[in-house]
Amino acid sequence: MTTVMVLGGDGFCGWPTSLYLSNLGYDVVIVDNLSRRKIDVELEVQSLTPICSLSVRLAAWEEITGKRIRYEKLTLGEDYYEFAELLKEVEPDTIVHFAEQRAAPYSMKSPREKRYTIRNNLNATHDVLCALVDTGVDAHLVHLGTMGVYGYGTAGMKVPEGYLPITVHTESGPKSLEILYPANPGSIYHMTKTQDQLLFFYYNKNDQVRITDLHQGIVWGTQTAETALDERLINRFDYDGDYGTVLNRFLMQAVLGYPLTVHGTGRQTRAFIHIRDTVRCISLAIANPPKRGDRVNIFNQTTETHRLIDLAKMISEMSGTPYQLVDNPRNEAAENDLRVSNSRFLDLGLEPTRLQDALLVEVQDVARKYIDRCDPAKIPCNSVWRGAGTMGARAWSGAETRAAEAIGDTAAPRLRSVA
Ligand code: USQ
Repeated sequence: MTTVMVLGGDGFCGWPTSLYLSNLGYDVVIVDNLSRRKIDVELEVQSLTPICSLSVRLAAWEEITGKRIRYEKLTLGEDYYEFAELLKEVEPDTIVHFAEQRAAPYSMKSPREKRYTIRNNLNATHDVLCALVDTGVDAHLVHLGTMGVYGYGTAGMKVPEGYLPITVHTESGPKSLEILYPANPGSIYHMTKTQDQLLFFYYNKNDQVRITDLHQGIVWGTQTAETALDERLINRFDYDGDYGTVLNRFLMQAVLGYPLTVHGTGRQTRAFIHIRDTVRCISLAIANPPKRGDRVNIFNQTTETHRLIDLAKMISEMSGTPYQLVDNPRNEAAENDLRVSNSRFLDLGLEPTRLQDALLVEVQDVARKYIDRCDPAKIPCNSVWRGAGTMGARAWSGAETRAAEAIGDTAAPRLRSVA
């Protein structure tokens, strides 16, 4: 049986992917440290949908399908030797890597979250690559990246799938090359994904690690065929100002009658994909691995682009809930055009879930059903990209000082005296 290790298999994309792959007949091993659940506790918020503990989820899956998914609790980027041992024991054919802090607003909250996001994401990615080389396990690494590595504007052409063809002028005449599309991150979180690209480039060049990097758009929707089988398998739905992504937030706000929170002008254009298509894309990437020696394989994992204001108007008309233009907490272009090449997945057979077809289902089956679990106080996005320095915004706490000292951060006492 083909074995797939899913790093971050308890999260919003990781959980439905694990079930989808298990259902397809893959032997799935989840590695997760449950950090996403801990962040819920820290932010005093919960998924709109009532998600069960991972052990209940896994027992329910086995009870319903007869398929067993193994789970190992490890922190990628910290528990290096345990992870390398596990890799040697399991010898997966594929590793799917979701084990990163994925919210841009959370990554911009304060130095604490910025530093956590950098530490967690970069060390996790590097440890996986390093362990693959260290153990000699020849697994294909499939990584969930983001459309945000490109920024969201172009010189007018479609954003290519990872590589930009360019012409340089040499002494012997023009020469054609393909280079990684220039990185243009808009948050600390997005920056970690651009750094991941360089780690992939290096390990692919130096050690011939086989890698696929998926540049995914904003995911919307909640359920896949597998997570909908039983309420104990339900996927998470984030609506809060840090983790809720824009379309799911609008859908939930529409049901609540809370004016839809459009940031700035709303003329920002973004790329979208339904969670059902995410899991299909991952399985297509697994089934089509690069050969040893091939360069990093890059797909744009997205199916539609929309202006936020158009989405807000569409949902507003559908629901009768008005939209509001709120001050944009982010530092992003007030408007942009975005056209994206995504033919690689379409050529492999992806049939996209269209927004028009699935929006109402999402409202009926998820948002309306669980709206009583929503805490409206958690809706506003309080994470600001610019403005008062953190030291001006809040005092350097004793707990942070102790945490900083524990990791040998010598700047901490100086900062404390400024406060
Ligand atoms: N926005 C609003 N109103 C809201 C929330 C967001 O107008 O209530 C706006 C934002 O200002 C931004 C856009 O909607 O212009 C997208 O924000 P988002 O929170 O939906 O998405 P983002 O922060 O870009 O991050 C999400 C995922 C991330 C993934 C990324 C794909 O959290 O993991 O990598 O989407 S992409 O955006 O294509 O880079």
